[in-house]
Amino acid sequence: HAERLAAGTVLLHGMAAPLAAALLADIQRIAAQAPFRHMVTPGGYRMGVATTSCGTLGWVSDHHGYRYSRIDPGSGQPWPAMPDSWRALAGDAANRAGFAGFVPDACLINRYVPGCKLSLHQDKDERDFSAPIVSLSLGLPAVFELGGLRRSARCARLTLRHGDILVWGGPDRLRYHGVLPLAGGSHPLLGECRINLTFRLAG
Ligand code: MD5
Ligand code: FE
Repeated sequence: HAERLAAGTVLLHGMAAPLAAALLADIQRIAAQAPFRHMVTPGGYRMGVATTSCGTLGWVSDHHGYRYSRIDPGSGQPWPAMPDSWRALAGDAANRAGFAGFVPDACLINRYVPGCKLSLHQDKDERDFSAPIVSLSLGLPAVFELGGLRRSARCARLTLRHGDILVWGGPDRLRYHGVLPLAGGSHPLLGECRINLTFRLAG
């Protein structure tokens, strides 16, 4: 079912669960071409979360800053194509949340192992904030922190489970958010890990 959490935020419980095995096979194929790596932040920290991307644009970070790039700096080649089925699924989820016509050009793939976290941040490297972001969770559950438009705002916590799709847009697009350290455990399909796909219109 669809749960509206805020004016522009909708949680589609378990929407991707029936597709998990196919998504995982796609992820493995993409990661064979563009391996998961630990980006370095502009401040010089190695991220605990391992990332890769598919689509026209991929998210990269180094000492110069955060940005989207057509080229994977690891290989010097374009990122793997975004599977048509992924683009359709993200568009379908956005549509159910009230954002018609969402066509992502980037999918950031984040991999968490127990202990990994994502500190509170805003997603503001994209060119057009009128498009929503669609986030799809697989594997171990994570506790997500949903903040406000200022870093100092109090955060609400919510658990993102295997197969959940969360859509953020409109007034919620620039909320601060983060992921608490992943608890240990093992998922029947993914093992000791959580993978999150975030679909964006970056360019
Ligand atoms: C994750 N990833 O679970 C999350 C899901 C990231 C990231 O935060 O930047 O890779 S996407 C969560 C998100 C995106 C855009 C807006 C908001 C949350 N929000 O307003 O809360 O790995
Ligand atoms: Fe984010």
